[in-house]
Amino acid sequence: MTDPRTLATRLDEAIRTAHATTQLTSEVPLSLADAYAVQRAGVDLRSRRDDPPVGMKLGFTSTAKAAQMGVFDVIAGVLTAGMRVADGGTADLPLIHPRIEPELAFLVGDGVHGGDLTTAVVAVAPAAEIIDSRYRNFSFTLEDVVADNASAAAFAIGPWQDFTAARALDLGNLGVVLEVDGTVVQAGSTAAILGHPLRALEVCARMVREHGFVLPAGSVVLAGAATAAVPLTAGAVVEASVTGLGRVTVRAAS
Ligand code: OOG
Ligand code: MG
Repeated sequence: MTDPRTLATRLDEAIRTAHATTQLTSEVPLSLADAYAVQRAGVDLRSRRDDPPVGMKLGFTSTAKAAQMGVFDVIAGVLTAGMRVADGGTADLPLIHPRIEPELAFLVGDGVHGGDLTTAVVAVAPAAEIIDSRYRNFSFTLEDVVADNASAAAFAIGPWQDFTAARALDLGNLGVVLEVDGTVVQAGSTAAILGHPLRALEVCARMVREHGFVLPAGSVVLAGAATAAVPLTAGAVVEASVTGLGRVTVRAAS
């Protein structure tokens, strides 16, 4: 295949210039393993400019998202330090064609050995993810979106809740609401995430084994959107809330 670094550099250029590029697979064949190699090369580029990994994200863990994008396999990407926006903070624009979606975040403590990640999780929080495909028309194949780091662009996390206490809430069926400028634009349930969001942790453990993801203590895991994503327009104030867990707010720069 083409050197993964060459393809990663093209996607990185799209990020830095906020200009969409054509799908890689329209020009070169990519296996899923090749696509994860391109993703890793892209994460390396970010690390080399002081933007190191801080966790991982899953994509297409809900049928709402899979149906919206026409991709029906769960994928993973890497979250980096520069993607984090403080709760109540402002997300840097311009992005190419950003969208926002409500998520659940887990905080990993010590002791992940590729096995049962659930035992290593110490906290859970409502989260909002901003995705921004580097491909024209936000359209891609499974391999393209994996190479493009699962469209990861930015994320914000609400107040962390102790994981043991939060489990008393039944994380498997909590209401999830996304509001833009005070209007509800999406509503769903944490059940949309693989039937139960704790299954996302099982998928992460598999991604660690199969694709070399790492989750040192302190890592954040985004379990995947509970609803479809909505366009993020300049100046919007977005709130994602999860019943019993609280809310997180992000503003889009105007
Ligand atoms: C890919 C990322 C999907 C999710 O939560 O399902 C994702 C995309 O939709 O562009 O982050
Ligand atoms: Mg997401």
